Amino acid sequence: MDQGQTLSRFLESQAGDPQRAAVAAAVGAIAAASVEISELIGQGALAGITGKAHGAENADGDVQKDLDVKAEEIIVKALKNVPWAALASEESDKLVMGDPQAPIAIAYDPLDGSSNIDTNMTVGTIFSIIPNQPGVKPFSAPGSCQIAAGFVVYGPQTSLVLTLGNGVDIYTLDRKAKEYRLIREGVKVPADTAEYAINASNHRHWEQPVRDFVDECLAGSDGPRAKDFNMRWIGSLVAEAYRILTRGGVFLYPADSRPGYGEGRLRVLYETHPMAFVMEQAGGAASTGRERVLDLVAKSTHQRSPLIMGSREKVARIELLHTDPSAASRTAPLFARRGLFRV
Ligand code: AFP
Repeated sequence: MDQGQTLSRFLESQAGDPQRAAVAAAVGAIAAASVEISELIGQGALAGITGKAHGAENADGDVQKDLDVKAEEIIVKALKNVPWAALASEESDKLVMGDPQAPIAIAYDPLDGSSNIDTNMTVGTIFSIIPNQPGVKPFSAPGSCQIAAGFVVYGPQTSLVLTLGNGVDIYTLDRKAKEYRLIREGVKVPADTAEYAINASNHRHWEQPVRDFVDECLAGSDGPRAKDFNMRWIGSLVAEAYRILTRGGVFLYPADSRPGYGEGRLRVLYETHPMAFVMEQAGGAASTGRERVLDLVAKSTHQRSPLIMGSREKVARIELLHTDPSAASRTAPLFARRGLFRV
């Protein structure tokens, strides 16, 4: 594909069989909806978007913000003419059933990071597209069955990250033309950078392997990793994922001991599955700490899972700490702070 190629032209080239045509139509519809959502976010209070609570709660108990509801309406309207068998949305308690003979089903988070709206921070839309088999319950397959996934980042630029299973491409919205244009093709997660993202205020609630990983990073060049690390936490999954696609690193939203966080905070169908598909397609990795996220099967529409994603080497280190606690530097006195040896 040539730089600057439009997303709509790329999607036209992907039509092929009925399932690929349905995928192209769904991605095109979500992209069109995101242009309208981006406009609303850019206008903020001038368009009546305040990030204030809408009063209701979604299925997972999150207070719905005004833009959550508006984004949901825009996306549902945009998908009207797309042949889907079922929709799973963060903003809808139950699955919305469509044409059981349709070739695809779609899971999406219309507005991820909505607690950032009133602070003018980056938010996003996340989507996952799976094949539909008439007679088989939608969304009952592992994440590895996805045929497309991606997310829109409403940041300084509005950019759309997309994988159809053959690598990851990034498009940026040309606001004048209201078209997405290709800016990066075949994106690869940089193999090893010294950056990690986690909400450190939950340290006392984490399992030991997560504490071990973060403590190794905090020990920096004085510790067993023998190098200094940098930390980020934006509170917006799409922004963290976009940064990792740009400069590597690792993001962790692990399970923790708080009530309701036994499987972390992020939802499988429309957050951890699509993010895992994108990361693996970009040469990165995505794990719960104990298993590959793409091997997970969601037991319910809003089931959660831990998410540890990013540079393959970092995810592997965290998985090792989960499977072999003796790998932790704290268990090896010689590698303790001011130890005699360093790795
Ligand atoms: P909201 O959509 O409620 O703002 O949640 C955003 C999110 O699901 C994800 O985008 C962030 O990475 C994560 O929550 C932040 O969670 P904490 O507020 O617990 O740090």
